[in-house]
Amino acid sequence: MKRPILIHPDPRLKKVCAPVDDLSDDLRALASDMLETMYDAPGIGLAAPQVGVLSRLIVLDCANKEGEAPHPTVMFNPTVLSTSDETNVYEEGCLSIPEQYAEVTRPSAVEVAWMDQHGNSQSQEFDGLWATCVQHEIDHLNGKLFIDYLKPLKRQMITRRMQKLKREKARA
Ligand code: K1U
Ligand code: ZN
Repeated sequence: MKRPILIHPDPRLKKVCAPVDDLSDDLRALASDMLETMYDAPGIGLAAPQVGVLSRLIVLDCANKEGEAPHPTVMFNPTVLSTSDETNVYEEGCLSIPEQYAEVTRPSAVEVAWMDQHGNSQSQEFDGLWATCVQHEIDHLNGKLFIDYLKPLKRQMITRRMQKLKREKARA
């Protein structure tokens, strides 16, 4: 089932999310709904607070090269174990901040540990778009948006655009 995506500004997008203790059927269903919502958007990642659930759950699939098989990935309680000194600049977007893009500098590689949808512990090093995306999604779990990396004036400009978009949507 597709779920509506919250649009910035929304207080739920600024909250630190709670760890997941036990994997329930409800949480597995939420992960499945989030993947459906992400693919439909379309996007390459989605965090639970973006659908209004303040739990530490993200989904991602950055296998977007032509001919590459899909690689849906579900992470409960993702934790960054280490980051590279080398950084990378990527023009990021966000499904909660539609049609706004800006360059963000992040470590170019990260090692992440998480629990998968079967309850198994996993860890892996990510680079390229996967590294950018997993850091963007973990930021969501800590109430941080990519615009928080921008200069205040640019951030305000984007926030005002989103307020206008929300007013227009409410009137329609
Ligand atoms: O968290 C989100 O809002 C999803 C976001 C993830 C992301 C994008 C770019 C850099 C870091 C993280 C998106 O998926 S925005 C949409 C997008 O980037 C995209 C959509 C279709 C094809 C390819 C990319
Ligand atoms: Zn986002």
